[in-house]
Amino acid sequence: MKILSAEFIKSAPKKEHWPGDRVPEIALVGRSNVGKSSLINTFVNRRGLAKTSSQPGKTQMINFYTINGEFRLVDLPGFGYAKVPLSMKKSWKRMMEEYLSERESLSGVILILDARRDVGDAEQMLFEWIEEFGLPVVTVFTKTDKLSKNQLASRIARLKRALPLKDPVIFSAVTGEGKIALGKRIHKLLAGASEEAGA
Ligand SMILES: Nc1nc2c(ncn2[C@@H]2O[C@H](COP(=O)(O)OP(=O)(O)O)[C@@H](O)[C@H]2O)c(=O)[nH]1
Ligand SMILES: [Mg+2]
Repeated sequence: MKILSAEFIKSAPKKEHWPGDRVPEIALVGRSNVGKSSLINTFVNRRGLAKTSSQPGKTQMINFYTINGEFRLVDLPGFGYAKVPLSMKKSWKRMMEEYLSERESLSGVILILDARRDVGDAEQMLFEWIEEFGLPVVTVFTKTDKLSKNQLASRIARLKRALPLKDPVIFSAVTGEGKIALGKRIHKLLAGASEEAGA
């Protein structure tokens, strides 16, 4: 997939702020700090389009980016910070469930996992939502530049035992590994959506 343009549209704290049109969307979900924003920047070759942070988990907003004027990447709020108050965990859960279950233009989900970390309760819950709402999913293992080939192979085997992951994309925002594979998978998610619309 050739990236011709990438544009930040808005940050939406509430449903009424979601864009009102029907541009197909691909949602990125994953733990805080897993590398969602970095993946967007690497994917579109634009350092700084999506803000990356070393102290995340503060703002719970849904960020919309339009790519090639054709589809959107949607950066959903991260989770998994033990220190955040319960009220914030609840509002995160409501926000995620609302977007994933109600967004009509949602074509698929990219579930991002840190290749070095085991999956936790929140990832399990996300996976259940994805199945429950019947959303096509692509899994991406990121930060793979931090592992040797052997380490990576054993981590992949372990993560596949924790979740039924099909054909995960091996990615690194640092080296750009996996960019082409990810583009193909996004293309497939979008093609699936247009088949459905035409059927
Ligand atoms: N080595 C390495 N670091 C990464 C990678 N992706 C993200 N990071 C770093 O991880 C931190 C969190 O990334 P960010 O994209 O803000 O995560 P987000 O909270 O999921 O959006 C930042 O310091 C990034 O530079 C990667 O593929 N490799
Ligand atoms: Mg981010």
